[in-house]
This record gives sequence, structure tokens and C-alpha cells, in this order.
Amino acid sequence: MTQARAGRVAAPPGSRTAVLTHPHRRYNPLLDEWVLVSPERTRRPWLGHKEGAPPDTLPAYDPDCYLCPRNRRANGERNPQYTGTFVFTNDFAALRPDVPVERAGHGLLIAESEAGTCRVICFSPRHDLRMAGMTQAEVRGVVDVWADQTAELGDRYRWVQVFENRGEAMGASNPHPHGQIWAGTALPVEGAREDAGQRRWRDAHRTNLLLDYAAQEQGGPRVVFEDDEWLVLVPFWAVWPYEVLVLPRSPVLRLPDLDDQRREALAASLIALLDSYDSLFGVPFPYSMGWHQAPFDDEDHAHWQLHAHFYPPLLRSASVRKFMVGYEMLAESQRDLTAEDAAARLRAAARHRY
Ligand code: H2U
Ligand code: ZN
Repeated sequence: MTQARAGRVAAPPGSRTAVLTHPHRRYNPLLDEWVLVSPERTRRPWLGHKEGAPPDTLPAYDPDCYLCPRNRRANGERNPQYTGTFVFTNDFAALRPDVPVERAGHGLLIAESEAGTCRVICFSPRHDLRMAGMTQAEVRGVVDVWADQTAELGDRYRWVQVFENRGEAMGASNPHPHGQIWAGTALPVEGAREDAGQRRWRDAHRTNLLLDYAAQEQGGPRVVFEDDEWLVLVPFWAVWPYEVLVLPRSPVLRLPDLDDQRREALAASLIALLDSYDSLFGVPFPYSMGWHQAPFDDEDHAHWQLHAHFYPPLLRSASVRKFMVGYEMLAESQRDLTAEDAAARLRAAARHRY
């Protein structure tokens, strides 16, 4: 009865915010898990100063970069002289299409084969650009390629995972602006948990979990930016210090379903968010981000709502990151900075551009 227990952090009648000032746990209905929040541990003053070395200046073209136009990749192929986005199959793909359907099970040892594909998406031919430094039209081009790739891969695969690792701290292998897309026949662990979480809410309330959530959060203390189409917020149950959820405010199942107006608005919201991130500590902000969209299968998807997660690891400065260790690995996630404080800092960072 985890949902009933979530009532322990519910607001008193008449209040829209459910913010406690002593240690408490917050419920994440998407994943059916809890996060421990210890606000008193950060009641020290926020210095807000910028630390860390200024970012290296990168060349617009790097002859040694495997993503720049015309350069050779690991498999010997040469990239075209592309001018917008460019997509290719990962030369070191973790998934491949030609896998026979097999299951092996013996007692507790269960395995099943997984077919799929992995692609790399270059966001721009310019080696030195960050998404925040791209024009709205260029970011719109990235949104379009995410949507087109999703539609194409969704014809063959059940789960299409669009994502980006940015910065060395998150394992990105190259500063050239790029993301990835992996698609496979299984519903992966996070997808399955979110599918179950949204379905649970739908079954209990006959409404859509994330649309209800957007309605409850709009205009509130955890919102970083909002417009008529999108809500960009630090979720109530955020685990990472500056975790952000990007949520369309009306029903959308998948990226290809976004109409022209929502794609333009999304491009503007992404630029604003990434700009705030980069301004926060005065460094190109590392993160892993990705889209969760309804699976491509024959189930009913009324419980689903498209959304993006941003998971940045930094905590207090360019060099102080949050480690998910000890208690987090063995008991449950914990944070000191509240989601409300994180959102306020991101809103403030938006005012001094990087
Ligand atoms: P990351 O920076 O998020 O690791 O993405 C880059 C991907 O590019 C990585 O998965 C692939 C790596 O396998 N890659 C190629 O496909 N070809 C290359 O020549 C080098 C790297
Ligand atoms: Zn490059």
C-alpha cells in the first residue's frame, strides 16, 4: 500500500505544497520507490560562486574526432559532409538485429536473447557546440531526428531509448555534441517500472499519472520553466541534486506524436534548461538525459505520457559530485538539497547566462 503511505508527506488541506523541513521520505509513483530527504543537512549558506577551470576552447572542427564531418570512424567508414544532424549505427553496438529468439532457464538461472540496434546521433557538424549554444532551429532539428528515429525503430522494436551522456563525468567519450539511441525487443527494467507505475495510477484513478502530476505542479515551487506546452521541473521525488523532468502538459505518447508547435516549444525549453545548467556552476554541466515514451506493442497505452529525465551528477560545484554509494546502494536514495531549493537555484541561474 505504498500509495496510501504517500499520504504521510501529503500537504495539509488547503496547501498545494507538501514540503516538510525535517528528515522525511518522498514517494516516487513512477518507480514505486522512496527517497530520503534530509533538508537540515544543507541549511548552511549557499555560496553560489563559480568554481572549476573555465571550459577548454574547442575547435569548430577536430581532425581527430570520429564524429566530425568527413572524418574516419573506428570501423574505417568515413562520415559524410553533413550539415545538420547525422545518424549512424554504433560501431561498437551493444545490441544487434540478427539474434535468434532463445530462452534458457534452469532453476534460478534464466536468460533470454535480446535483438536490437544502437545508433549514434550527431547533433551538429560543429565540434565545439553545446546544445545550449545552438539556435532554436538547430535544436528543433535534433528533436525531429529523435522523433524520426523513434518512428522508424518503433516499427521493429518494442522499446526505443533516446539518450545523451554529456561530459566526461557521465562517460561521454567525446565533446562533439551527440547522443545515442538504443532499441530492443524487451521492455527494459526502467521502462517496465514506469509502465507499471503509470498503469497502477490509471487503474486506481482512471486518469493519467503524469498529466495529473503536471496539473498539480504547475505554478509551484519545483517548476523551473513552464509555457503552454511544457513543464520543466525538479520532480518532488528527485534523487539527483539537479534532476529535472521535462513533461508535455497535454497527452503525448511518443516523440513522433509531437506536433510542430510542441517541437518548437520543446527546442526553446531545452535551450533554456541547458543554459541554466551551464550557468549554475559556470561549467558545461554533465548529465545523462533521455526520453521515456510508450512502448511499441499491442497493449493499451492510455496510462502513458512522454517525458524526459535529466540526471546530472554535480552537487555543490564543478568538482563536487553526488555519489550514489553506501546508504543509496544498500538502503534507498538520499538527498540533502531539497527539490524546491534545487528548482530555485536553477531559476536563479537562468538569470545569469553562461
Ligand atoms: P558516448 O560518448 O555516449 O559514449 O557515445 C559515443 C558512441 O560512439 C559510443 O557508444 C561509438 C561508441 O561506441 N563510437 C562509434 O560508433 N564509432 C567510433 O568510431 C568511435 C565511437
Ligand atoms: Zn567533432
